[in-house]
Amino acid sequence: MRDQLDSAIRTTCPYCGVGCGVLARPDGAGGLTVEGDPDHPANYGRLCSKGLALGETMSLDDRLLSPQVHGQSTGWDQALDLVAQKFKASIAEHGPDSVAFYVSGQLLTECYYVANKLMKGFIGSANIDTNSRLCMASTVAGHKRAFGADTVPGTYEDLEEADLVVLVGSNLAWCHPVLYQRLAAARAARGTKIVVVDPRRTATCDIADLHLKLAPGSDVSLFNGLLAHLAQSTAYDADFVSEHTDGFAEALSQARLDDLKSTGLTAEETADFYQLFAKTERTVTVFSQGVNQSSSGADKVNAILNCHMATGRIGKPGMGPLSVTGQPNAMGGRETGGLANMLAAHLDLENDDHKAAVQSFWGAPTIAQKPGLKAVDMFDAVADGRIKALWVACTNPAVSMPDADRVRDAIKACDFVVVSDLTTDTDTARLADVVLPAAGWGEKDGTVTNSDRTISRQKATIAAPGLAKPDWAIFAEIGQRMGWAEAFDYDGPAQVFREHARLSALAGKFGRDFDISGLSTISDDDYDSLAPTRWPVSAIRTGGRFFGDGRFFTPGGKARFVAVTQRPPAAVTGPKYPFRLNTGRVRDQWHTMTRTAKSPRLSRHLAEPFLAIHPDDAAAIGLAPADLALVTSPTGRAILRVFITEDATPGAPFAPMHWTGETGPASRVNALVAPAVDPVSGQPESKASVVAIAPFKADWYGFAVSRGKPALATDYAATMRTESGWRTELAGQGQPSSWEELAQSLFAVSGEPETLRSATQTRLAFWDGDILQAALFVSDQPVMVARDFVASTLNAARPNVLAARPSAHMPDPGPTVCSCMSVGRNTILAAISGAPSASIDQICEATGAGVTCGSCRPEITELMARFKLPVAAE
Ligand SMILES: Nc1nc2c(c(=O)[nH]1)N[C@H]1C(S)=C(S)[C@@H](COP(=O)(O)OP(=O)(O)OC[C@H]3O[C@@H](n4cnc5c(=O)[nH]c(N)nc54)[C@H](O)[C@@H]3O)O[C@H]1N2
Ligand SMILES: Nc1nc2c(c(=O)[nH]1)N[C@H]1C(S)=C(S)[C@@H](COP(=O)(O)OP(=O)(O)OC[C@H]3O[C@@H](n4cnc5c(=O)[nH]c(N)nc54)[C@H](O)[C@@H]3O)O[C@H]1N2
Ligand code: SF4
Ligand SMILES: [Mo]
Repeated sequence: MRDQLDSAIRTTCPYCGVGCGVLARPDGAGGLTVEGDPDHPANYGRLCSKGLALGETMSLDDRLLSPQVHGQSTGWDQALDLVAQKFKASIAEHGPDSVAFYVSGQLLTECYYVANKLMKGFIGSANIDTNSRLCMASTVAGHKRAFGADTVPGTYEDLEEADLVVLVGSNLAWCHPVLYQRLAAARAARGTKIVVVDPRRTATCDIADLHLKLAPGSDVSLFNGLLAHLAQSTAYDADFVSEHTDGFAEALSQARLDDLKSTGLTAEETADFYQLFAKTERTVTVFSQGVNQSSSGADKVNAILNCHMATGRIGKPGMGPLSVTGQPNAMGGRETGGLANMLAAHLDLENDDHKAAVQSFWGAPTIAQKPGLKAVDMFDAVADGRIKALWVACTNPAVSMPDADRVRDAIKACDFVVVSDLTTDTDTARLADVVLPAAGWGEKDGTVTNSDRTISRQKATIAAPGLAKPDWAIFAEIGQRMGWAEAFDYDGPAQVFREHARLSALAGKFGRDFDISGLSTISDDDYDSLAPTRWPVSAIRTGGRFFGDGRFFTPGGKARFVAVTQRPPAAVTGPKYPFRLNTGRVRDQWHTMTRTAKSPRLSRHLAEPFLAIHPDDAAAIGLAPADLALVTSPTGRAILRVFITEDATPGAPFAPMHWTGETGPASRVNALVAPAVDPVSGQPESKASVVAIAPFKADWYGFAVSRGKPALATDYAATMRTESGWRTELAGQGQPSSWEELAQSLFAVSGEPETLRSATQTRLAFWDGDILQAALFVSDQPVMVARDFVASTLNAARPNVLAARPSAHMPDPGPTVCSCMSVGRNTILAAISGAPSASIDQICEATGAGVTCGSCRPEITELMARFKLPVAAE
């Protein structure tokens, strides 16, 4: 085993903020295989379904291999000269604020550092913002208000040492699966109590002792009520409050004014929660996008922090607030100052001493004097022409920003747009004047910081394809070409990292939290083999928790209670838009799917954009299972497959954010999301836009499989990759003149199809000899075929595809539940009904599901609960 470990490269998963260690082994054919790193403190060998499928996402089929200028391949010199010249010209003519960078929490720290240095120190504007604005900005603001710095107090171990874990607006089971598994294991071992606070039922609720289905956006009320309850209870820590905090009385009196009615919870539910919280000293409150992505996001964060401060439960083993970060380097971005209102090393743009010290450290000609434009304002400025040159790196705002159709149009109309990405096949890259080929995960070196402040290495395991380069090198080359040759002359990421660590000594000097100066002389070799390291790393302290000693980063050293009041979401429902749209993620896809959708296994779990809607709402609208819904809002529209489920919140259906112009052009969910933002953090309210819902009256519905990528040219079309091609859902209004011609144009096939027709259905298969090229099934109703079977016929020799279901001796496994082992729902249900008294472990053992990464175990538990036949009495 050890031999094998030694030959593997230790790196870090590029997806969520858990930051799991990965052992990657090149397979010699340009790809690699992965397994969990048993020694990494985030995951101790575990990986979730997405991490385990990394090897399947390394294909080069859609990779950009050379820079493109106006759609033409060029060399680097030509592309970089053009970018530098356009940025310089705009700055010369219209000033530094006429240019902007929009970057990403998926950039490595080194890349973030160089981009931020270029914009804030050399261009002299703070117009660099990041998709973290859509993700972590409310937490940053809440931390700074309470603690005086953006400090995450606790660690992952706290989840295992707690007696109560409260998950607020977090679907940990799907979004931070390895932390969820650590929590589930702790619960099994020591009976940790778990409370989930979420308006809808999620897979995470499978381990919840209490699920508070609060009304959307009412978290401030809930936690204000808790603060009022705690103040009366023995949990209130009068010594801690008086010695180490300010503002308790104001926060409490404000909290008492709030009315718990807005939560929609019963008095018993809130009482149960409050008592549990009050009596459990070791309590951790985990929070995520149900908190941050709100027009009162910062207040929600402070309402939570207030409760931990009132009880002195912060920075001690098993207790404290824990913001789980979304992206792999959301934290590194904050550390390097990647947000428009931050400087670097957690220093403040508003502080003249900080600014002067950073400017002198950089030897910079200038330094941004005021905060730059936050994401939503930045794209407004792109739309109205104030920003004339925009560089987007490692993010896909034409999909992920609120009011996405408007953002897409603004990018399209901007004078000069540069996009650095792995591919040109994104909704954003398609609009760019210049697309620069970035080296992706597994091809570049650097560091990332996970949710508990642990810095880990991401390592190059295979060579970057074509001319692709790491993002830090691209930013540095532009810095050099804009005239700052020396400041951007780096020989590699280790040199950038050392500079970043040296700069952080300033933070130490100013008494701030982010000080990793202990790493500022790290050698290239030590950097290469850097073991996961929790910051700070300085002469005075290393790793550990913050605030256990009651010392905070405010001027007086005390934490600040923030008096907050419940505010409803910004958009108001009414007769025109009676529903609130909740949005988020599914288990096996990552954001705009440019990487996860390359894995056929991951793509089978939930293969179509959907609207999870409560049965009462569906009945009122007249929606039946598998219908299509037309969802409209003041900003746009989307067509989504209806998924009727008791898990949905009445009045507030849920839709995943993942589908794009590339995978579902009629289903871009952010077209519906209003650009309302939190006034403190500038974070958009991605979870509470108002919408109307009606049946989408299609005249025909279709399902197709094809060897080549289909054209998504019908009124509704959503496609996903399969092992040997694509599976596509279709629907349209009006009848095409001929199904054959439609199929020929969508799938680029020719010849006479094999045909099967009935009164309501047409089935066509196009062959090239014995090899199936494409098959289309159309009906005047949603098409009922065994989809996984039909998709699998692309790999079979002369399959009977038009039968559209497996033959009797080959049962249909059903939709995939376990993506690691490709185990379908029908297989699991058969095992459950065959052994009604079996435990989850036995069902997993029998079917092979849930034994690898375990991400699907919540779904298996649910199938067991729902479909278990009663055991006959003896
Ligand atoms: N599979 C997968 N995992 C991911 C990602 C991914 O794309 N796919 N992305 C990563 C990123 S960048 C992020 S930021 C994280 C996000 O991780 P999470 O925040 O856990 O995920 P979301 O699905 O965005 O939203 C969480 C929950 O907030 C709930 N919610 C909505 N409104 C409210 C409210 O008013 N109050 C409360 N209490 N809850 C509410 C939603 O119902 C939802 O279940 O996931 C990370 N992990
Ligand atoms: N409605 C709604 N909208 C949301 C959210 C929500 O919950 N609901 N969540 C928000 C949140 S929390 C987030 S974090 C955002 C995420 O939204 P985005 O950041 O827009 O989504 P990604 O698909 O992760 O985009 C990453 C892009 O970078 C490219 N890429 C990958 N690796 C590299 C690399 O190494 N270098 C470069 N240069 N490019 C690379 C990928 O191909 C892809 O195009 O979405 C936000 N939008
Ligand atoms: S939990 Fe999954 S997606 Fe997140 S870092 Fe670990 S393996 Fe990657
Ligand atoms: Mo995120």
